[in-house]
Amino acid sequence: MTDVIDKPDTANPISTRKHGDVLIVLSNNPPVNALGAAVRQGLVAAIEQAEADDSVNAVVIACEGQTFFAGADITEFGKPPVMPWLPEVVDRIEACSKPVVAAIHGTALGGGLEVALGCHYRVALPSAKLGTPEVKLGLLPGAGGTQRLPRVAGVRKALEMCATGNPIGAKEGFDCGLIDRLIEDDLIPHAVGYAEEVRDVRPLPKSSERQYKINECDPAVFEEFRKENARKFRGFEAPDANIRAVEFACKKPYSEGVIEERKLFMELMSGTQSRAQQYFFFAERKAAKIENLPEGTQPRPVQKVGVIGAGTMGGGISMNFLSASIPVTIFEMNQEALDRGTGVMRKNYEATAAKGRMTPDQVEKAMGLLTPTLDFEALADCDLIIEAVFEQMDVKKDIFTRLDKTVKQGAILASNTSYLNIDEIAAVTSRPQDVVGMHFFSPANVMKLLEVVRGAKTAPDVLVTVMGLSKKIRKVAVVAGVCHGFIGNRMLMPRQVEATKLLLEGATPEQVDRVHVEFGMPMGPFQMADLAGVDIGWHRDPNRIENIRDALCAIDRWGQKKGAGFYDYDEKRRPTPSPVVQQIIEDFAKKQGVERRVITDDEIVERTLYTMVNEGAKILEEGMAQRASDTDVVWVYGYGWPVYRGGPMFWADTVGLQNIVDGLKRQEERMGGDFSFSKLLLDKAAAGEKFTK
Ligand code: 3H9
Repeated sequence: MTDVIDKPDTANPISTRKHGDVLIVLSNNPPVNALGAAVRQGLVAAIEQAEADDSVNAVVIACEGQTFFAGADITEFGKPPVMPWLPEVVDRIEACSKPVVAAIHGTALGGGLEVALGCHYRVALPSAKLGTPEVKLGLLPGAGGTQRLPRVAGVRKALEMCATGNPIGAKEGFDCGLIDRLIEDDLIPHAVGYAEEVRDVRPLPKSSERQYKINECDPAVFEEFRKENARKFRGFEAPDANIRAVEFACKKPYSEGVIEERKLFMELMSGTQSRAQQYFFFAERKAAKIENLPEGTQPRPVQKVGVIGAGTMGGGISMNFLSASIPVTIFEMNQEALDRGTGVMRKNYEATAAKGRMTPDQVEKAMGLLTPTLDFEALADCDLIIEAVFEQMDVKKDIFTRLDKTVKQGAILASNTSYLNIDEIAAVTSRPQDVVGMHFFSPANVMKLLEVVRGAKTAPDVLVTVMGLSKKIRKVAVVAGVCHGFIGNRMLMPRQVEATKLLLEGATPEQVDRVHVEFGMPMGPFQMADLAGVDIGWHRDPNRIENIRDALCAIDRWGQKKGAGFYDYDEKRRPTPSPVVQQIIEDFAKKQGVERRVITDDEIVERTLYTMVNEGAKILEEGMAQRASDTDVVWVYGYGWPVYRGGPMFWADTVGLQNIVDGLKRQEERMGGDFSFSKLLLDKAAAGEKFTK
């Protein structure tokens, strides 16, 4: 293709070149072609150029680099607006008197998809993804997307895309009418060819003017959709605003629908939830950045992974690597355990395939990369070995001693411990620089969080390797220092301690759990204990009863798996309050001389959530987390803290740190010796500062 380049201006992210009578408008705004002010201005100028040039009969809008426009530039949010606004840009494209074709590769997301919807035609590579993820930022598509998308893709599809934020593939986009043609390769030349084919078609198809998919919409679809997703959307403001905006598209003319969309967009934009969710978007990306590393630290190659232990954790950990096409050798002590573990892995994969999220071939491919073994020596040539056995220091030390003797030099030796001291484990080897913690969360093949524990001697390239690898296996990794429970479990501890004391003082498990669920957590501390197993960490002596947990375990109330724990469970695992547990709590209170009283919900918040913030502050002041936002990432991805509250530290900032301190002071006496103030929290509160930016 020989093109005439009109405007090779590198300072401007938008350049144009002509191929015959087609004007190719190219964006080059790395890393993701976000629609910042210069891009918006460039796009409008390019359309004006096409209008003014009689030799131009059609336009193709495309992007260089890894992706089509991935949306509005989020870094501009909250700053004074720079014209033109994205809605005006999209309108200008649609109003062009010459056909405009969007050529999509990578991801057309948010404002990027809205630009594509402003174009008269859309062609895409089959690998492209299309989506409106604004809801994940607590927003809605605010450049006409909620009005154009249902007109083009259909109401149900638009509802799903806008309210869940999940992207669809180009093929699905083609099937629903969002994409006009799939292009196998050489996107831009083929898009130009397509533009040449349609250059004389009039009237131009404008998304805002399409009506039939709206007209045929069943009005009941909105309520049905709300009901279907009520659980998923609980607590969030943005999904319902998205649904309402799409509803406007069906009930009002386009010109009124966009006004309603704008109103809803501005409401969301000024709310705390969208601030929290935008904060979290950047927090997640910041977590990947490691501080104090020598410049140019290169990762070690990891082509083969070893996993020790084929239990629930070992199996789940292995699946992460297999799914990323990295071969795994899994070691167990006996054949039965090995077979059981690999059997569970296969079953999990097959269940995923049954849901249509994997093909049978992919299942076989993943399992084909697995080498089960009873021979410890088989781990010798692995580049990374992750130990996932009992949480017992002696056992771990024994394994690391063996690893040190067995595996090749340069291999990374990782422990999946959730509490134990990595430095102590590393000290039994002759290569502590190669030892690191990789704390996966259960179920390890599902949960996104990975705490990477940096020991005192962990080498920088080990850290870089593990952080890089975590992205490959689709985890969000956070660096933690060596302390009991690292970031997540350490912050969990004061919550558990206070929640249990509150039971003795007069609260019920139902009340404590309700307060947490109403706050937005998926479950409260006692529901969580029942799910995980009340017996975890129990001393196994039914005659030694020192606390409520011992008492429950002694009578076989080990949680959901036994049909009884803090709650009674029916055969469908539905919980009901237990009079037996209530009696145990009251007996304990009497024995310990605790006077029972009415506990308010506010007290529960102060003693279980404010204490977590205090512990988070201690973690920060001790340097066990790199930044406050990392602790937020841990809590959102590891424990289901509602992302619309940003994480414990962001939430504390919204409450006001002085209010947190005041609340803790109110409770200080009741919390007794279990509690001490974080100096950082006190200092920041006194200075009127925040944890997060
Ligand atoms: C919107 O469009 C509103 C409109 O409807 C209405 C307006 C009126 N802006 O994720 P990565 C940065 S709302 C600014 O690691 P990947 C990101 O911070 C927007 N920056 O790459 C990171 O920076 P750094 C709707 C952005 O390959 C770097 O790019 N769109 C934006 O794993 C690389 O990002 C979205 O919500 C942005 N929009 O994934 C899409 N996006 O290197 C958001 C990314 O300094 N983006 N950055 O850490 C994504 O989902 C992913 O970035 C994407 C690439 C899938 C595109």
